[in-house]
Amino acid sequence: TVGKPIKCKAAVCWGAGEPLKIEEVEVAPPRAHEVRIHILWTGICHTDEYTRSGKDPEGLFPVILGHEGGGVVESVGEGVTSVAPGDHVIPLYTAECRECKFCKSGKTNLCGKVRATQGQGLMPDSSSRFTVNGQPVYHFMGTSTFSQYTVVADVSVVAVDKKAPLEKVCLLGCGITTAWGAVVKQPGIKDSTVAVFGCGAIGLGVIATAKLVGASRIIAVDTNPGKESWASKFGATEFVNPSKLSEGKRIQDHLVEITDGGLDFTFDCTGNVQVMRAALEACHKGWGVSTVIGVAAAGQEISTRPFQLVTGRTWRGTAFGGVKGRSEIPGLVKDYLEGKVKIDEYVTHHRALPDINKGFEDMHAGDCIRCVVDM
Ligand code: NAD
Ligand code: AHE
Ligand code: ZN
Repeated sequence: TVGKPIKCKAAVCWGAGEPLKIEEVEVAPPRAHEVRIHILWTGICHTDEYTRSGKDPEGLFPVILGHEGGGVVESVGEGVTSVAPGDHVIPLYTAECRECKFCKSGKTNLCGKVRATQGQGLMPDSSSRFTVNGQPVYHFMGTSTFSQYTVVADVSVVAVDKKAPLEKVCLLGCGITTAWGAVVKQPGIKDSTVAVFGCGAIGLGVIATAKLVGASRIIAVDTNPGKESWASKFGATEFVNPSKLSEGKRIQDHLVEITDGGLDFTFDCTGNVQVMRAALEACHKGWGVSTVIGVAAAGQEISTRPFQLVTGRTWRGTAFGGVKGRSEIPGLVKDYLEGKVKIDEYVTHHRALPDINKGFEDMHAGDCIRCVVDM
């Protein structure tokens, strides 16, 4: 049986820098190895704003953004065995096919199966399932959760326990999982010192997870003084505001001073390349490891004196926290249900789909950790 197209509402971004527009979109039925999902909730991540703004070198328009969603499987295409209609699911922007060179390596979560077409805003057969008045609209990150119905590859979706509220666990689609993985997959954080640059959802998640694994000292760094109480609520032991240091004092020099030579581990959760440099240079000589999580705009590059690396600091990065979504998200959902992983605490704002642009404004206001959109 061949499925029928569905007409529904979606937030479409027609061009770089433009606000999203609510449109009636037609969503084609899922083809072989594809899944059509009724999206009920979605978070707004800073990366959606990054692509909307035109800073993403991979950005394509018109597009349906969104990659932090939760929904229910409406129908599946031929050959889909991993999920079925009625399943509660989270779309995955980092697929997990378990067959490609990357998946089989055991060294990375960066599955190669659908990444090329995903970056072209298309499904694996190089076409789009979205049209507005007959005009094709691009997919985004293989997820496009700002649509009431979306189509994803079967390797890009995971079923989760129906006991978990989708309104909350949708946030495992990006921010919280990224932060969790960035810490738990980095050996040695127990009993070590950590500095976290940027206290948005990602930074707070890194702080919470560093506390969970037993870091001895967790220094939160943010230029927004309002983030101090947030950082402490999530487990930071100290807070430093770089803009309040005495004139000319660099944040990395201050941190090296107050930690007897630097941190064991630092994390950039800002996307600012100057901050990435500071995070690397705040690491302890001989062993400090700095992880880049933030996403920088097109044309931006990182730099430091190579001597920083020669003398034993390591610069690394992570996408989706190194997490394999299909294998690991069900466990994170269980941890949430058992109270081991926070999610509710990140949700500061709610919006309905027609007000989704206000959700983007919330993000800029500085007092928003995560806005969840009721689709
Ligand atoms: P956010 O905007 O909510 O948080 C960023 C925080 O950094 C804010 O609190 C801000 O005040 C602070 N900040 C800004 N400039 C600073 C500076 N110079 N020094 C210290 N703090 C500063 O964003 P978010 O949603 O938490 O995302 C953080 C970054 O992580 C973004 O770049 C996002 O695109 C990226 N991200 C990456 C991945 C990944 O897989 N690698 C996943 C999710 C998000
Ligand atoms: N398209 C951008 C890079 C964007 C980027 O780094 N995305 C992260 C996820 S951010 C989620 O909020 C990621 O997972 N990247 C790995 C990948 O395969 O995209 C650019 O600079 O081209
Ligand atoms: Zn994200």
